[in-house]
Amino acid sequence: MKTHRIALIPGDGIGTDVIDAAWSVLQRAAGLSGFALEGTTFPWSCAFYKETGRMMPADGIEILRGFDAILLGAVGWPAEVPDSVSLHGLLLPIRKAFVQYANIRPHRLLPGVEGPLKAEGFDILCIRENTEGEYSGAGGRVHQGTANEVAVETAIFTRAGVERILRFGFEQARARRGKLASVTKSNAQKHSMVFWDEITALLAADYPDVTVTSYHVDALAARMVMAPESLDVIVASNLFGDILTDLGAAIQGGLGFAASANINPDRSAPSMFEPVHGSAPDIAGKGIANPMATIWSGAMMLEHLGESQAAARVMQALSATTARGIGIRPGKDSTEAITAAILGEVNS
Ligand code: GGG
Repeated sequence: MKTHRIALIPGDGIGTDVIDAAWSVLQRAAGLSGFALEGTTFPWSCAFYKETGRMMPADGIEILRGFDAILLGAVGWPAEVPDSVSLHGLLLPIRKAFVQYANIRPHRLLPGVEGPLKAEGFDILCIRENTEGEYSGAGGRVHQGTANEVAVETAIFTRAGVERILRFGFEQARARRGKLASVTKSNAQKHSMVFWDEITALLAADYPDVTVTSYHVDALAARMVMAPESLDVIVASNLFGDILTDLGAAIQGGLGFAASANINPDRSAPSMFEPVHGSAPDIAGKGIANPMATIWSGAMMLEHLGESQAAARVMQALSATTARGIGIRPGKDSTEAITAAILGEVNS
């Protein structure tokens, strides 16, 4: 039987709950579609950091390289470890080391889910640059703790990095409704963002079938609220994409529904799948985390692994569950009840 080897990193807080839930649904879908998922769990997290001084072992990246994909829950426990340490110790190094330069985040309403907007018929695919830009980690601090303290954080945009994410965006738009929104703030940031706009204009010549519009990030944020149905594919830098996709999560009913895929498009290393949400310390341990974002991310993983039938089965089960009113209001249904309902739909 065909077997896909998956590295499971539950991480912190609600990460364990949502990974357990997603794994049971994915296993069931795999069994019904005639292939196997073999999971290996890694305890890399803030608790691991407290024990070892590292978010993952020194050879963590080499360990993960041997897997077909990675399914990650949530990272961060700010009461114990600063978020900047946990993020730069686990999530960001994996994205960079495995050249997962395209972070894909779909925003649409599942049946029965009521978002905060009047508009219901939107279907947005946000593509966030995932390996450089504002999250490059370049910078430093001097004169710490004095009145003369200076902190510098340099955003790094390379021609290769900007070109490949924009090309990825154009390709996605071509395969969907043919509209690409390229996002910058080039009126205020006159080097990197003008560079991004120039590369967008250059590439547009290769995609005459795609209508590309350059937006400033503030205007695009307003458009996502006022006219989300007018948008198809959005491509944005690491920081802007991070912010816009939390807005995307809000308009699709909340972070409980927001899925994401960190894709290495040339498949030279594993891709990683994770919900957009974090570890949610406020609800951790209460058994009320919505596992749908992780299950949706798992469906994206199956699609990436070439298991389209199983991916469709999972998405159908998710939609049938929300259509029955289960899991659509934060905190109302337990993680266990939502998972049981989805498992029932996978079987049907
Ligand atoms: N689901 C992964 C997670 O815990 N994300 C929290 C977070 O802060 N992520 C920042 C990022 O996606 O760059």
